[in-house]
Amino acid sequence: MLALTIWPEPVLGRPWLQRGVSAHQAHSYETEQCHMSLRQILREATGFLGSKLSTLLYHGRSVLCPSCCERIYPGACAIVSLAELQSQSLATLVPLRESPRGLRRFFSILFPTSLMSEQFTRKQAVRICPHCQYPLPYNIERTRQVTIAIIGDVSSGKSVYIAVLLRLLEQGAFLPRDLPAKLPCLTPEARERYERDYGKPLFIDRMVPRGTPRAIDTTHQPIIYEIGLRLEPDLPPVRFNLVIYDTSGEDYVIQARQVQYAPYVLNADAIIFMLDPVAIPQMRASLPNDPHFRYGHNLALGHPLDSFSKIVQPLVQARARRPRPLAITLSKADLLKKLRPVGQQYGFLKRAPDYSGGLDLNDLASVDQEVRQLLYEYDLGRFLATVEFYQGQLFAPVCYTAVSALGYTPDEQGSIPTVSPWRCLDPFLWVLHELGLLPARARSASGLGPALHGSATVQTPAFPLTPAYPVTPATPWQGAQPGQRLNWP
Ligand SMILES: Nc1nc2c(ncn2[C@@H]2O[C@H](COP(=O)(O)OP(=O)(O)O)[C@@H](O)[C@H]2O)c(=O)[nH]1
Ligand SMILES: [Mg+2]
Repeated sequence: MLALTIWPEPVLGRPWLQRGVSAHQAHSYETEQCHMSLRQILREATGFLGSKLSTLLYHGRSVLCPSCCERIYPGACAIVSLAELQSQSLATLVPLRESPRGLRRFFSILFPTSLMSEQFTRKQAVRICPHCQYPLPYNIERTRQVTIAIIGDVSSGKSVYIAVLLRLLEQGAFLPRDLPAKLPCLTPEARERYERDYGKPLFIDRMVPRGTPRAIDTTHQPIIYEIGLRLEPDLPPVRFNLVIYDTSGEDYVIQARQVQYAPYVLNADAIIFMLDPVAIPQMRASLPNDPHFRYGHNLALGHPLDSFSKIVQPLVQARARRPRPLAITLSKADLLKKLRPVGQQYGFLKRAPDYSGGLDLNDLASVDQEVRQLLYEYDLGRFLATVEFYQGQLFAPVCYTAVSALGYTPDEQGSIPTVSPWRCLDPFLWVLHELGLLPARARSASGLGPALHGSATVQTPAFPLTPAYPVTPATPWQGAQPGQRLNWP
C-alpha cells in the first residue's frame, strides 16, 4: 500500500526525550506514530475542509436550544407531532420528518422547512432539539431569539419581579399607546407552571411566594413570547422571541452551578442584575427594624460586590465576544422610602414614568444618576468601580435603575395589601431599546406619572436633574447619561 511518513515538529513534544531512549528507538517510535496511509490523509483533509466549509456556509444558521443551551441547526432537527411527543416515549415516536442526512442535511440547514403550513399545523408539528428533545418554538429558524437574563443573589427579588413583569408584558403595558403589536406566549405550559408557583400566590393570595429551589436538571423550561411590533405601517414588523428564565440565586453565584444550571447567562443578549438593598450593609443598618427582614431573608446575604463578581466570572472566562447591555436594578425600592424623612425623599421615588408614549430616556437618565449617587452614598463605590471596569468589554451600555415589584413591604407573614408595581418596566424597556427592538420617545417631553405608593407626589423636571438633596462629594457620574463611560479620578 502506498504510504507516506509525516514528521512532526522537530524537537518540542518528543516524549521519548524525557524517557531517555536511544536515538534509534526514537526514530522507530516516531515513524510508527506518524505513519499514515494516503487514504487516511485524504480522509482527514476532506473532513477538515468539510468542517471549515460548513462553518462558512452555515454561518448564521445555528441557534441555541432554549432548554439545554446547545448550539443546533433548526433545519437539521427532526419534526414530530407535539401531541405524540407528549403522549409517547421517544423510542416509539415516529417523526413526521426524520432528521435529514447526507446531502439532504446540507440543503435542509441552508433552507429549513417552514412549519407554517396547514398540513403541519393540523399535526401540531414541532422541531425537537437533537440533544434534549425539547420542542423548539415553531418559528425558531427565522426569528431572532432574545434572551434577557434576570440574575442576582438569593432573595434579591428576581422571581417576584419576573412574575410582575410577565403580567405587565401580557397586558401590553410596555407598548406605546396604539402601537399595533402581537405577543402570544409560545410556552403555555411553562407559563402556567410559573403562574401557579408565583403568579397565584402574589396576585390572588396576596402573599410573597416561596423561594426558588436550586436547579437539579441541566435543561430549563424558559418562558418564551413571540413579539411582533409594527413600528411603521409600510414596513415589515419587528419580530423576536423573548426568552426569560428564572433560576435560584445559588445557581448564579456559585460558578460551577452557573455553568451547569444557568449556561444561558453566557449567551444572554442583555442582563438585568438585581441588586438587593437589604444586602447592602450600610443600607440595611439604616433601615428601621422592619418585620420584612425577619421574613423571607436568611441573614447570610452576600455583599452585592461579591455576588456581582461571582456572577460575572464565567462571562470573563468564556471571553464573551460582544458586550451586552447591563441594567443594574435596585430591587425592593419601596424600602428606600424608609431611608429618609418624607420631605427629603430621593427624586426618583417621587415620580413614576408614563410608558404610554414610549420609553422616556430623559427620565431614565435622571434615575440612573440618582441610583448611582445613592449607591455611592451607601458605600458601594467599589461596586460602581467594578461595573465600570467591565464596561466596554463585557457590558455596554450600563444603566442603573430601581424597581419595586410589590410596591409594598410585606408583613411578617409575608402578606401584602395588593401588588402595586413601580418602575418595573424601566430596565426591561431600556434593554429592549438598547438591543434596537423598541424605539424610545423623543427626548424632549417627559410624562411624569404617579409616585411610588405612599410618597408625596412632587412634579420635578425629569432632566437635567436638580437633586432634591445636597450632592456629597463630586462624583464621576454627575451628568452621565445611561450607558456613558465614566471618567474615574
Ligand atoms: N419590600 C419588598 N420586598 C420584596 C419585593 N420583591 C421581593 N421582595 C422580598 O424578597 C423576597 C425574595 O424575593 P424572591 O423574588 O423570591 O427572590 P429571588 O430569590 O431573587 O427569586 C420575597 O420573599 C419578599 O419578601 C419588593 O418589591 N419589595
Ligand atoms: Mg427566585
